[in-house]
Amino acid sequence: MRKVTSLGETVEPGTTTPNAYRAAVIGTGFMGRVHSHAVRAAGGEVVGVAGSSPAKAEGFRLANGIAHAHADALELIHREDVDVVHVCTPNHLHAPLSLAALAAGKHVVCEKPLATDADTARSLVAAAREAGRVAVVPFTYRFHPMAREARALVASGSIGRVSLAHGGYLQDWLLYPEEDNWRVDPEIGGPTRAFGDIGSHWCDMLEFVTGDRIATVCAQTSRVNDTRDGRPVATEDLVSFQFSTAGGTIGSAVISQVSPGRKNQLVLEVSGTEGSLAFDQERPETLWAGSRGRTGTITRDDPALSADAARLVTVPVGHPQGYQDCFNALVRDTGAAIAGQAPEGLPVFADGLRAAVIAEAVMASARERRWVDVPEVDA
Ligand code: 4PW
Repeated sequence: MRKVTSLGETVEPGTTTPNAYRAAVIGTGFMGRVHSHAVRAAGGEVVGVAGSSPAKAEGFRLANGIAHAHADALELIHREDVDVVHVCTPNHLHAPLSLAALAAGKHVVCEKPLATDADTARSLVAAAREAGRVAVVPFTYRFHPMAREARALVASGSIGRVSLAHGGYLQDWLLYPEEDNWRVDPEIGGPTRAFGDIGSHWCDMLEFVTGDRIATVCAQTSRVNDTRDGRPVATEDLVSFQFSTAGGTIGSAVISQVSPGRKNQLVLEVSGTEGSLAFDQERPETLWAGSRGRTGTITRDDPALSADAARLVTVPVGHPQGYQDCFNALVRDTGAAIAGQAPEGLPVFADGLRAAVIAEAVMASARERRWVDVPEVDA
């Protein structure tokens, strides 16, 4: 029998969290906060924090009630009471810190992009395999129940053979030339900015939901602001690309960090021979579903949700579930993987490598003005 509360919560979740999840968080920005909350929500403990300066680490420690602040990230990584290292730093530090954590025998949750080039990402996959540690990259939008529902519906064949996929990921936080960020600098953020930062999420969602692989791309990039804060800019604001998949789907997507009014709109629509599905990250509790005979929405509280979608419903029926909840679920599943379980859909370093390989193909296509094949990830 399924035990429920008056609010309809399932009392026994499908995935359990192990008792010990003792985390180090490196990085004191927005993502460091999200990861810290998620560790606690999953029943773990943030043992210590390190940042780009001792003052930032101490400020974060105080604001978030963490026991230890470290001036040196390596010192934090090597603490005996740390099981998992969460790397939430600017991109150029993802690889060296993840490698140091794996070498120290720790599990790793490393923010995306896993590395700023595919070869380095490949070496991280190998290092995680050799270390035998759980190594996760937070493609967090996979943890929306309705993204799982879309995936389950595609896998069940209920929309038929997928033939078309399209959408985009639009933001506006870098709209104006006086707006700057470390992500804009290729030395720190890597050679691709808009695509690496958010286009990678869209491609991950496409491949995750359809179970298919992007095989070839034709892309163009553009820049709205050639200078930021008075300095020349080398990374792209906009990407538009077409693709075809190994399974024969064709499609296109637009990626932007300069679309006025769009805050974080990740939209993915897939059409099959029998039906279509559309997911919008800004309205994550419904999934649009259409066929010739009817159109409508599936809601998160639908009692007929697939098992994998239902296990990710973590707030009471009728109450909104959002971005932080996704992160909490991702860390809960990371803990389950550390405990030896195999939670469905956990994004691992191989998925980070996949994102890096796609990003390189997209950038090569834009640079060389031609279709470029996306090599399979050998991981
Ligand atoms: O991973 C992405 C980030 O780098 C996020 O999900 C949203 O866009 C929020 O910040 C950026």
